Amino acid sequence: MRARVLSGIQPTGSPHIGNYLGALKNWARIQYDYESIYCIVDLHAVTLYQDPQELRAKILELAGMLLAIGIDPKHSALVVQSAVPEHTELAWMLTCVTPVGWLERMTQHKAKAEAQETIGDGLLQYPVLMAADILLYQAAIVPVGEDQKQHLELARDIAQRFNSLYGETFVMPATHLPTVGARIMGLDDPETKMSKSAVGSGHAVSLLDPPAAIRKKIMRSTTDSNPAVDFQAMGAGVRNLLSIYQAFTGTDGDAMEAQFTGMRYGDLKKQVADAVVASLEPIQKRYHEIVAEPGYVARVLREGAERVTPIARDTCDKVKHAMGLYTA
Ligand code: AQP
Repeated sequence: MRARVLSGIQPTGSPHIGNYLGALKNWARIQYDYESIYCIVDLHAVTLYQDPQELRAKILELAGMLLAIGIDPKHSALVVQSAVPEHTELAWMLTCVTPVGWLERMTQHKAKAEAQETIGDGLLQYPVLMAADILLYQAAIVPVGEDQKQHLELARDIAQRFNSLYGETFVMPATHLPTVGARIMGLDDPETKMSKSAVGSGHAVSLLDPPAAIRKKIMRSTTDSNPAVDFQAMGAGVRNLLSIYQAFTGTDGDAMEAQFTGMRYGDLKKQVADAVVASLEPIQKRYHEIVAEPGYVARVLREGAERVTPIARDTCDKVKHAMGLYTA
């Protein structure tokens, strides 16, 4: 049996080039090497308030985008998390073996809580639900961006604790990070990671941004006071632009230095913008074809849920049995 891959993305805002380079590109690339399950994690999205109508639309839009970036539904299961109730069933069982102190140490929860007046308990439980997503399918590989590394470590800790309390039940998942692009930073502020929910029109390049908007955002991106690219002394903004270029084009490190050393920032930005526009153009074209086909995306999601439900049910039953819970 081939090892299983699982990863997820929240239907919050529009997916951006950080999501793409950090995770989605890898999803499409490795899908044929494994049995792959990719999840639109709507239950994670509602850990912060979402407008219901907008959320419903975003789920379908994101599914269309995942198909457009190359997720092949004949091979990979594309699933909406809330369509498989076993995610929440397992999350509860894992919640009961997770020390609160482990959750309080998670940095993403702290950062997201800072911006809220009050927070729901779901925000604290977010990484337990993520552990459930992964362990439910006994996934061996989890391709994510660097910001999710801490959550992955927690998922392993939870699996280990469960296994030691109740006997070997879960496969131990490994984190799979891209070599370039694991952490793309905001164009307006290269000290913070590019994020879907960040405010500011110059922050992120959305995968559906028209070419003119992409060029405008990149040309206005924050750099530093140096006159030109210097690989020995570059600020975070220039490093971020070079990472974006390298991740989109696959240029190796030596070639990057040869191409960009001494280049003025205006010219660097132009080359980055050209690379991003050229890479996103075919994705955008496919996206518009996919969403124009009535019922297609909904069918893919229905079939995905049907395909993974027996795996999810099997794990939940094993976990219930291991814990001594009632099974009919
Ligand atoms: N800036 C980034 N650089 C590289 N990878 C990134 N990812 C997110 N931002 C970057 C990776 O994208 C995948 C899906 O992310 P997510 O939607 O589950 O949640 P997130 O990590 O919280 O992403 P956002 O864009 O910041 O969303 P919001 O604003 O809604 O919280 C993950 O694998 C993530 O690592």
